Amino acid sequence: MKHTRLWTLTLMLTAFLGGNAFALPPFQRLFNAHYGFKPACIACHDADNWDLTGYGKGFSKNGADLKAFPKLEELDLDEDGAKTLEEIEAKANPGDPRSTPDAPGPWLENIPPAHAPKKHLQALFPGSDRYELQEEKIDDKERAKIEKILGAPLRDQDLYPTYFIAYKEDAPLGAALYTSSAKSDSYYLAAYYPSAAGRPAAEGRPARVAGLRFFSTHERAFKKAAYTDQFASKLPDQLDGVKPPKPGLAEQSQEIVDEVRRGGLILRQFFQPFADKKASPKKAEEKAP
Ligand SMILES: [Ca+2]
Repeated sequence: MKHTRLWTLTLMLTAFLGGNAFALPPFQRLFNAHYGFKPACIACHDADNWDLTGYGKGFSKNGADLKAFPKLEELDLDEDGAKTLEEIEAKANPGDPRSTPDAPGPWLENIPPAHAPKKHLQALFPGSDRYELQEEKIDDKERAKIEKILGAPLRDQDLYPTYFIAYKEDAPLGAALYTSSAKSDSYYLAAYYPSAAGRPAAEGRPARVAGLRFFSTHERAFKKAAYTDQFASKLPDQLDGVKPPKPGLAEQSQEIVDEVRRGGLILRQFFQPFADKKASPKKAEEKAP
């Protein structure tokens, strides 16, 4: 009975939060890369209040990367008497004491596929009418290229980008990338145009930032247009002038700037097809508005 109520609540919350419930697919995909199946969000998040579970906290504290998983395997972070690895091997939830290797429960059933957060994407790409979800893996060659420009290593979560291509009447407008920060518990969607003013991006030119939408962050000040508008229409290397929304938030702001810059470089790997498409348009006859 209790369980049924929990799962119902989980589904309701999932429906309510919409894109929010899947705002961390990079971590879900990291887990998948390590263990071979995608966990439901409630491994790391409490279904009631979306706080981190013991497992979510452990993952976060240990760096939120691929190396974090083995460090948690011998621990019993949800205190249900089973070690994390035993739980995962039995496809039980290592973040919920009500799910154990003997009785995993239905926590993995009905995980809806990650979907496009339409409202956010429409705001970021005005006039867009269709979105395509892409899950990519950055290979070693691409990784080396990005890291050289970035001057810093990519994180494991960056290697499994989940992004959306926004279309208007079948012409790609740009792409948006889910990004997240374990440190400040903020996660958001950063969107990029493949080119400036609709022209194909010149080789080697980073994507321009179209905008930023936060799903969650401890600081509301970051969600305000006064802050996010500073990113609009900037190339990733022009973001150093972004001012924190309040004194005392400089460090978090810098982290966001770094992530948006990294996102632009990551997405650029996938922009060339757009530029090619735009470079050879099917000479669309002017459509009356
Ligand atoms: Ca458990």
